Amino acid sequence: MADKAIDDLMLENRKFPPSDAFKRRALITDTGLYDDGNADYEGFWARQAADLLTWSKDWHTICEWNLPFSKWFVGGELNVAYNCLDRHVLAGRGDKVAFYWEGEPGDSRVITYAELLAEVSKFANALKSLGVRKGDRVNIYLPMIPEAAVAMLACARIGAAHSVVFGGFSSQSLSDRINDAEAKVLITADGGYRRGEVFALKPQADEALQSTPSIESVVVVRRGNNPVDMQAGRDHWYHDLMASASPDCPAEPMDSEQLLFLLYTSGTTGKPKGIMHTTGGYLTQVAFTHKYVFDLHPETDIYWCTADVGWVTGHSYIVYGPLANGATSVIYEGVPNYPANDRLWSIVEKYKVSIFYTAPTAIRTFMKWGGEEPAKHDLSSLRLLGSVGEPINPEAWMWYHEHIGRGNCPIVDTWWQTETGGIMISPLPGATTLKPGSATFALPGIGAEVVDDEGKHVSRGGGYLTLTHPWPSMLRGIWKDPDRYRDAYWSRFEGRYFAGDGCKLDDDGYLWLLGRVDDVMNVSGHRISTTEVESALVSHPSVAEAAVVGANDPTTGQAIIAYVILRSGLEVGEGDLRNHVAKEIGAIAKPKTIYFTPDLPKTRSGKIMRRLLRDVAEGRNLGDTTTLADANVVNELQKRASEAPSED
Ligand code: 7RM
Repeated sequence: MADKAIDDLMLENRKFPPSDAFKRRALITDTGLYDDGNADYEGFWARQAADLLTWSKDWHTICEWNLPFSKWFVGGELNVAYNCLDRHVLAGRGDKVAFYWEGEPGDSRVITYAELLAEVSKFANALKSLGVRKGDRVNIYLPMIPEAAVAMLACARIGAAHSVVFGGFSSQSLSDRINDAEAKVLITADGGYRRGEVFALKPQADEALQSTPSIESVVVVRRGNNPVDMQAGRDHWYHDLMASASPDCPAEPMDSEQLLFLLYTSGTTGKPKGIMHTTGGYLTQVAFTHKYVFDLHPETDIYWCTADVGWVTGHSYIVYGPLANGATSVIYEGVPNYPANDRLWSIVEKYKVSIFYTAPTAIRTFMKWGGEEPAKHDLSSLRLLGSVGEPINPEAWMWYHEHIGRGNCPIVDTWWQTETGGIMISPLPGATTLKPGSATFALPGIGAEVVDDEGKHVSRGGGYLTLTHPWPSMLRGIWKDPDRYRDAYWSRFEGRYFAGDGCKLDDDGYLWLLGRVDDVMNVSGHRISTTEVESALVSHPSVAEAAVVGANDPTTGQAIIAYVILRSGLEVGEGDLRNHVAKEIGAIAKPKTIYFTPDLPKTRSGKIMRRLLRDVAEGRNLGDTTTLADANVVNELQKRASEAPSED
């Protein structure tokens, strides 16, 4: 019997030190920042806050820590929109491009910092005219159009908190979130483009609005040109409000702890949690991480994060981090395979993107489509790649490195959560030697530690990832539910934040994320992480993507069930694949059953929903499916499971 929290099965030894060419231009090439951060993390973050942001009033206390509640830069005042827009324009950079926006049908817009400032100021006035005041909540339910960023920044400018809901979540999810936040205004669109068609948003919003008593006004952006009902007195076209709004709206200084936004994340059980983020600490950490993790040179880089604004990655690394740093970014509205599988690479070529940040789910999809797609385009502008959202399997890392990075771009694998607000564990690309599949080390100023079941330090092997001290962009709580906040994150290990992720340390002290601990499989007493078995499957040349779950088994407690997507045009037998896993990591991790499938159930942000796969494997009715990106996928898997049960 294994006595470890989580077993350590996989060994990955390839190493990629930063190249001399990369180092020559890199912002950080040594360990100085780490020394700073470790010596005194509060002082370190205070230096970053002063260096990266413009404050209208100084703080008197760096961090007030009443476990589990923290306040950062207490007494300080600043305005987020001022830091993201006005100060760049005032410094003479008004003509610099903030966003190159690419619509799915092929239309495009170029928006400078000066234009974005004018648009945000006007919309802030429009919100004021609808009665929005400091401290109110505003819901945003939009496609990936520039107005999403405008709406967020307009809220920040006047001190209203936004709550963005993925365009594409159901009307029920939307009304639940509006009601929990008691939002006064909803900002939506007639529709948006996805896979070559217009998806209607306003009709979904209308359905939600039947049970949202707090909403006084609805603002509708015209994008899809699909017909919509407008309720007189309540609903307003965005362009009508903007036509009469003044572009003059001074940015009012906000308290450092003013609520900036709520973002709902579905916990493992029960209703979604409204994660609270505030102003000064949040902006400090997202600006710091965006600058140093992506080695940002704002004068020359073209940065593209492919996330949706409905995900925290869109908040921190499309809107707030890049704009605080004066970056030029690309935003794309649609799916990666419209009109063809090379759409993203044509966008990289068109805008000469130099920094590209995406999710492992997307990378594995590109693998499935094959290396021919990126090979059709000139990707020589790329100099740095990033990954976020799930553990990146070593083979997916290698594919990304070779086919997108053409062997000469560092990859920053960034671990963080909605709750952490900003990146926590990641390489610094000019200083860190990379290992494919490892997020490497905690960033300067961050305390991360792996512990065992008793909360004792683990220095080698598997365990639970915890955070040992507060950080500026940490969540300030769960909206209206402080007890749930304490229970969910601060009760498992005393005095520490528990992230809910498994993690292991190798001999060199590198951190390897192992997936959610709720997904860890227990096979004959061995605690096996989903990530390691999935990585072993993906290391087979025919496999593009894999998901494994533990299903009840009378002899072994749980048995490993695998769902596998093959690379385009390739095949492999079930027995061969089982043996491959045995060879890579050991017989104990051999899947009992392997299902070949064209697709996997995922959330809107691309995370595999293993809970649903467990339901399928154990023949149960599906639990909550509201956050599923495409509901058909599980129906199809259920059909396969009932038709072809394969046995050892
Ligand atoms: C940014 C984001 C958080 C969960 C987190 C992990 C997983 C995210 C990585 C990762 C391994 C990574 N926020 N996760 N990034 N696992 N390596 N680089 O994803 O709130 O939506 O999800 O995502 O399990 O706890 S999130």
